[in-house]
Amino acid sequence: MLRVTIDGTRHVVAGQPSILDAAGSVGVEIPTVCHDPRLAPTGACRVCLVHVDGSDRPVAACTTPATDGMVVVTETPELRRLRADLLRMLAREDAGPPAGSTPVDSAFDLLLHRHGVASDERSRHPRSVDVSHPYIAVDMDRCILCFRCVRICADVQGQFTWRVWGRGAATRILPDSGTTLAESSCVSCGACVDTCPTTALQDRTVRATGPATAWTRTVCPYCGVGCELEVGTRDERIVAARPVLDAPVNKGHLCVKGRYAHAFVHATDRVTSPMIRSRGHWEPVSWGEAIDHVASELRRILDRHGPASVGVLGSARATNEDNYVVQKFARVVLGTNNVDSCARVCHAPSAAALGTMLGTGASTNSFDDIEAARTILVFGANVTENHPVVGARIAQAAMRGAGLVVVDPRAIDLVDHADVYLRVRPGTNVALLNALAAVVLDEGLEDVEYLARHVDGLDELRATVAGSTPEAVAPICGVDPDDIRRAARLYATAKPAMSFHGLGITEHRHGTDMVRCLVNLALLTGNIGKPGTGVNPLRGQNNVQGAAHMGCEPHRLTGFVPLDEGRDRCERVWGSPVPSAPGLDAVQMVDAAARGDLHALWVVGWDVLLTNPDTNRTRPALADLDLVVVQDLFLTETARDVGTVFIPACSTYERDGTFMNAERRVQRVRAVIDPVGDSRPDWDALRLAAGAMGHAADFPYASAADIWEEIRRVWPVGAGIGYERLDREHGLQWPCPHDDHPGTTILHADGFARPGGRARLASVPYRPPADAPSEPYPLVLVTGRNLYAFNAGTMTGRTANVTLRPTDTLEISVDDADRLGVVDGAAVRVTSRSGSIELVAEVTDRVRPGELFATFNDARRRVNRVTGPHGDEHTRTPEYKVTAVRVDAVRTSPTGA
Ligand SMILES: Nc1nc2c(c(=O)[nH]1)N[C@H]1C(S)=C(S)[C@@H](COP(=O)(O)OP(=O)(O)OC[C@H]3O[C@@H](n4cnc5c(=O)[nH]c(N)nc54)[C@H](O)[C@@H]3O)O[C@H]1N2
Ligand SMILES: Nc1nc2c(c(=O)[nH]1)N[C@H]1C(S)=C(S)[C@@H](COP(=O)(O)OP(=O)(O)OC[C@H]3O[C@@H](n4cnc5c(=O)[nH]c(N)nc54)[C@H](O)[C@@H]3O)O[C@H]1N2
Ligand SMILES: [Mo]
Repeated sequence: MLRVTIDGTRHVVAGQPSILDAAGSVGVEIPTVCHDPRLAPTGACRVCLVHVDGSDRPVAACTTPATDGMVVVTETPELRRLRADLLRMLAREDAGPPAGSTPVDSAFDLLLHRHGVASDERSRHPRSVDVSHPYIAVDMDRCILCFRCVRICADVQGQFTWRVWGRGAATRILPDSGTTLAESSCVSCGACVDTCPTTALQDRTVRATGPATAWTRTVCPYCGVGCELEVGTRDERIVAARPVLDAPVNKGHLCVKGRYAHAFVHATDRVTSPMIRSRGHWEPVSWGEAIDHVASELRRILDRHGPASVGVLGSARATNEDNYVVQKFARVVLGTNNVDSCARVCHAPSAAALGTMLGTGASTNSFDDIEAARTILVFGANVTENHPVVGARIAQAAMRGAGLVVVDPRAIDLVDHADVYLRVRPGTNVALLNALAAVVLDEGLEDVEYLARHVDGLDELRATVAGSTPEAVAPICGVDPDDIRRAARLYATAKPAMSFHGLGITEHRHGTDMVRCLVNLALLTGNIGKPGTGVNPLRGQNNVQGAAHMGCEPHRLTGFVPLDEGRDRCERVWGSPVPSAPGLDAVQMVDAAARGDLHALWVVGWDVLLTNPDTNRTRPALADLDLVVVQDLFLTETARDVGTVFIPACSTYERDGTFMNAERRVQRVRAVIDPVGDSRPDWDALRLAAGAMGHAADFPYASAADIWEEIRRVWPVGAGIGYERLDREHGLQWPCPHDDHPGTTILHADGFARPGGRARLASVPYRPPADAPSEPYPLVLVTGRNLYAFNAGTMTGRTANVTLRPTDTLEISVDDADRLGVVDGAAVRVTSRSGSIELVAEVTDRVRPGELFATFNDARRRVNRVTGPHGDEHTRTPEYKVTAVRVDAVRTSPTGA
């Protein structure tokens, strides 16, 4: 604690702050131009000059540490004069708002005004105006060379797009392209706009609509990172978003989706009233009609075919409260355990592997462990594109010296920062991981004491991996044996070491086994239960962790507890029996539909038809159903092709509730605007349907908060997480069993929730993928993601993100392209055992010969026509990452038609 006197008042401040931060912490704002709390202070602009007793000259408050007993004066006539002079000099760089633009007072404009610097003291020499980027307007006439954009791009995003060009009076800031922002390496995160004090960099929406008049704190609707943002509105429309500075996960940073991709909310083709399909046409109907129709159809189907003939799919995009109601509806109203979420097609193998080996099927650690880790292993996850804020944190950690191992067949961006890059062949992860384990054991790098105290199964594992030397597995996984040794040594010795993994290790025939082998490595080296360690699945959507956790899983109830374990508690709270017949998961529901055993499917926020593998098999199965209720914001491909009733949901921005992110953190979602049109929160539609089916008393909710209070009663591990605490503490990580519990950032610190408190190693021999390449399908197609498009593309596809990434492409190596006579930008046909599609080729060295990569976001391309029917042996998660295909150049007619 330091005692400092600021402007005559005595204060006590914590830590070792600068004078600027000490003053800020007690509510005294010192003016500054070049400072941003996200950046190391430089003292460059000198506007934050203050007087300190005992110093004959003013000092820069941002770079001078506060000391005990210090006496600071922040405002004197002399300081004001000095600041005004400095501001006047800076203003000569800034040409002021362009004529005719909506006047927006920048932070810098306000400072000039406060210090009496007149507008005729501004520069008048234009330098460059760039409107090439769909979201960011660049008007360097207003640049005062504070370099905040250059620094935040490098120090927070790790991208180095903004550069200082020239020297002295000729100094200017331009993107690395030397030309426009659109042609640069910009990843559109908007951090530069956020920090710019003058509006030299500005959101184009703000230029078009004027600034927001109200801001609401909520959670991003896209990925499982769970960034908190403030959403700016004007006249009930969303016009801007900015990162929350004290958000626990993103700490003042966002990616292009959270920051800019919100226009879908007001899209003209958003469906905001219920509809029923009659004789092939969608007819808008009232809520009453839609609900009555669904209720009577469900009743008819239940009477005739029984509860096993209906299924419900929850939404990884909707709140915990919504998903809790979804599964309760399935169990209490329909009497079936046929309920699932798209965790099935995603990280179900992670939950299974972590659950059986460690006792809890979720991320062991937190994103804050990134900064504590000495080594980070990124396994099958394209983090900078798919979890960009975490990707930026990992890149920063690597630049600060943490060891980084990247395992991916494709040369993703993080490879540039990697100490070791293992370019594994798709589907051969078990072979590689067993070799890594073999090196650890051969070289005696295992944590003998940790293993003895906490872990079973060592002898068995030793025997299993004995033959998996790096030399033995190299021909299988295509990785240099020495690189395998280097990676194993780094992970086992530069501790603490943590791993992050993605779909590159789950969406396989042996996905669960692959994750088990990754957990082996952590246990062998004692990298678990401590800061900077653990096994951390990068969960996909904003609330996929929550959807499954709330009980949208056929064999699990709320809290992810097995049916038999949770039954008594749920029955007590619900006052209703939990069905005992085992339920079907999403993959089995499609199989049951194909057999004619399933008759109705209610799909909440999941475009199953577009995103399930093997469309040519999924489509006829779903088309045969009597009732397909699609509850979404848009007419998805599922709705268009096979839907019979449409229920309009409101988006994340239009309702209250909570999401659970990839690190088990529950955070508050807050309504930013009212529901658009006649749309309603998902839970409310299900509540109405329950009422129409005679179960009104079982769903007595008037708000999301009512539902949350019931969730706390059936989920003891989360009982300490209440809305008021979430408002105050900005998110809590379970376990958090009571109101005084601080939440849990690191699991397994005191052993494992398994028999004897011990974890168990898995002994798994390598087996090849199901759809291995062979003539006539000699190439391996990997499908996955891209920064700008999100999954089904329903949301990002209705934003200017499509300018940045117009459609799915096929990445193909130079060798394969030459051999097949394919040129960059040409159409190619991709054919597998399941189907055939056309894509535009992108010739690149990001993939290696024999391997291809395509995204699956564009409904016009339907990439899942080629992915096959195989799935993980334990969880049935589809083998999206390995499809044997053939590629043919498409011959266009000479007219180009
Ligand atoms: N921008 C954006 N962000 C997203 C999404 C999106 O669509 N767009 N979707 C969200 C969702 S639902 C999810 S689940 C996450 C997914 O995030 P990620 O897990 O990062 O997803 P993918 O890009 O599908 O696959 C990751 C990587 O696995 C690699 N890979 C393929 N096969 C193998 C293999 O056998 N071994 C190894 N080691 N690697 C392999 C691929 O080359 C790819 O780089 O992203 C979420 N975030
Ligand atoms: N080839 C291939 N296919 C894949 C994958 C792959 O790697 N390769 N990855 C798979 C994975 S990991 C996943 S998670 C799936 C994702 O597949 P989906 O779950 O279908 O994809 P999303 O785009 O996340 O969104 C689902 C739907 O939710 C809607 N939505 C958004 N917010 C809300 C809301 O609040 N309420 C309601 N009711 N609806 C809402 C959106 O409009 C969208 O239609 O795709 C899978 N498919
Ligand atoms: Mo996912």
